[in-house]
Amino acid sequence: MTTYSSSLATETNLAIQANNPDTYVVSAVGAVGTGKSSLLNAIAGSQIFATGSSTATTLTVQGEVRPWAFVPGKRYVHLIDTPGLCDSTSQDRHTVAEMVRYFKSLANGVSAFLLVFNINDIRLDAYTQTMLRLFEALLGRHFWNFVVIVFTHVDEENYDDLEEQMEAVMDPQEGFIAEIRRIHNLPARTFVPSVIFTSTQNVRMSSYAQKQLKDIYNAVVLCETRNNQRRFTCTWLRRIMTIPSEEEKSIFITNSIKEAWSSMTSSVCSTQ
Ligand SMILES: Nc1nc2c(ncn2[C@@H]2O[C@H](COP(=O)(O)OP(=O)(O)OP(=O)(O)O)[C@@H](O)[C@H]2O)c(=O)[nH]1
Ligand SMILES: [Mg+2]
Repeated sequence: MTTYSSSLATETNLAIQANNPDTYVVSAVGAVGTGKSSLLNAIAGSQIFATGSSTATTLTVQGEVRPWAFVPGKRYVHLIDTPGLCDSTSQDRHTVAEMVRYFKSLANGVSAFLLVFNINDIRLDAYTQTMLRLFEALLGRHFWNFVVIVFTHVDEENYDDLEEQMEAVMDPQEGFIAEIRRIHNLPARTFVPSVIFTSTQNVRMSSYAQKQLKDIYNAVVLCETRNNQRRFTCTWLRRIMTIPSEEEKSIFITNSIKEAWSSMTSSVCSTQ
């Protein structure tokens, strides 16, 4: 098991690593309660973000820089945890404010979006579909190249079900990945995301979970490798960076979200 000396995690060092272009930037997104915070804690090998079985544990976007645990080398990772970013029925002020915080935190680029699902509930719910549509409208279709799909709750005692579950996800015609392609109009040749099945629990004791966490690391590295070793960025994120004041940034992002949201809802209406 990899251990890190506490000097690697001093506040000064972590602040330096936050601005290091070699630091990976990884954001966990997905429906409420799928295991986003638990997954980021597993990647860091420590309990950073609050987790819980009650609904909506994470209420606000949070970012933390840590050494990436369970992988060789001393790479750092900026972990961005998210609450429910996108309600399928409304765009209330709190939701928009959180999205503004979220997109501000991505302004320096993103190595990968971890799209998190619970293996016991394999479906592309309305919430996640809306969120992905909004991301595509704001970030452009290139963002799909940086999506890594992670299934949590693949615990050791449930391995007997794993083969069947993997088939439900990976089947080329009927599987979950094929469904994402269909719903979001993604060509089979171009949308080939890494798919990871993992448990976020007891990772210090489980060599299986540690292997899956290494696979997540490799999947994140692959996203950057396919992009000439660079994080994802786009014209819209670059534009945010050029805006001098925080307040103006917030107004710009809010307006973009509202515009994207209304073009999405009008296109949904026109297809009905
Ligand atoms: N058994 C098991 N439980 C898990 C796993 N991952 C997450 N959980 C549990 O699922 C519940 C929700 O996990 P969280 O990490 O809080 O989920 P979240 O997506 O961050 O939830 P919100 O912040 O509310 O959106 C917690 O009780 C976790 O302990 C897993 O791999 N196996
Ligand atoms: Mg959470």
